[in-house]
Amino acid sequence: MIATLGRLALAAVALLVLRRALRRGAAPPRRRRHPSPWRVASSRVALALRAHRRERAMLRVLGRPLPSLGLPPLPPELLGALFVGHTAPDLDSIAAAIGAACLFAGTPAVAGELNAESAFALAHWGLPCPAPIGELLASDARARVCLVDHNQRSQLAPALRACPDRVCGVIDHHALQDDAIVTAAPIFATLRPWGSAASIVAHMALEHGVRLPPPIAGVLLSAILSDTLNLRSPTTTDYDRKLLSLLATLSATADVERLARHQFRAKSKALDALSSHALLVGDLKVFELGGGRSSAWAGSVGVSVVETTAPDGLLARAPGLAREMIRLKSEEGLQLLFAFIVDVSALRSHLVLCGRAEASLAHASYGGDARDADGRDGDEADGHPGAGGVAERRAVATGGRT
Ligand SMILES: [Mn+2]
Repeated sequence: MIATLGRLALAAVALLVLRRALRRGAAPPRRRRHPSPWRVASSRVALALRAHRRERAMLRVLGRPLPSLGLPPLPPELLGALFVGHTAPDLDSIAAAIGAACLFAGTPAVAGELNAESAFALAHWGLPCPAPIGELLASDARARVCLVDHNQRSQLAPALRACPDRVCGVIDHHALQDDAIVTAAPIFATLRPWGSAASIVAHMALEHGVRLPPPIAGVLLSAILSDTLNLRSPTTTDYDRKLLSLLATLSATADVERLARHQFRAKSKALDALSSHALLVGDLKVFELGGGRSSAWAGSVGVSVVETTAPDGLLARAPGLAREMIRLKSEEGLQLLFAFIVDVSALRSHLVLCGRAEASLAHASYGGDARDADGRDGDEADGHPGAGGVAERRAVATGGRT
């Protein structure tokens, strides 16, 4: 009964529609064979609009702060820690410690005397020199330490070598080699193959939405300039370039080139007054190489780097430097010791050699123009320069991180 009534109602509606259509004389709509240009254009607009709406929806999702999941916004391991760079600290070690301490509400520390470039940068940005790590460790028995700009035990501050269990984190841009820090428990570690540790700290601030105060942004900017030789070293990455421009904005630095020039000049000027020993240990890193089952050779290799805009004065001191290197080698128990004099303006490195083993290795690795310190060509003497020899090569081959 209900089905019959339904069918009747449908038929009545169909009749009504047909009558109205006939009364209006409306023809049934015909399909266009070719869509009008307007229709094509409008469909493209519709597609673009639809894509735009999709992107906007995606952006709304991505732009939203990530759900916290009830987790703290910053790694709790690093909150309130001491932050320290390597011994014989360079500007990157100092600045990364200051920047990370600002980000994680901790305390920056130093593992040695400031060099002239670091002193210039701290004065330029109006920042105080961080306290020595030994003092801070002695005054707080529970202090935890995050290493910045190094991960090798040979570069640990002496005060920290006695208590490596205090290490709670590593923020670094160096390779993990044989002598990397060993910890009993898992620690927070971030290692990125970028040009400076300061770039990593600046990026972490970005990741956590922390706006760095102008002097902190400024000292990080100075450190990127220093470690990447004003973005010209082969270790420079796009991260360093972009973060440098961001830090320049945050620190209101209009002329970055000028800042780099002043920094490098401050560093070069101070070098002439230093003794051979001070020059060599100023940026001396010791690497323990080999020792594994597959390695045929094992030993300690010292690499000293002196960066300058005026290398001639230092090159004239090569014989004295080489004599001091021989002394330093036996004092530190090193098998090999190299000293690089890097001309940061011309992007050339001069390698000061203090023995036949170093000379032979340098010649095999780099070739280059080797000569004795008294000016004779190395090949004239014995195929390689002996003590006091100087080899020269393009700095782009250095590839080293500082
Ligand atoms: Mn560095």
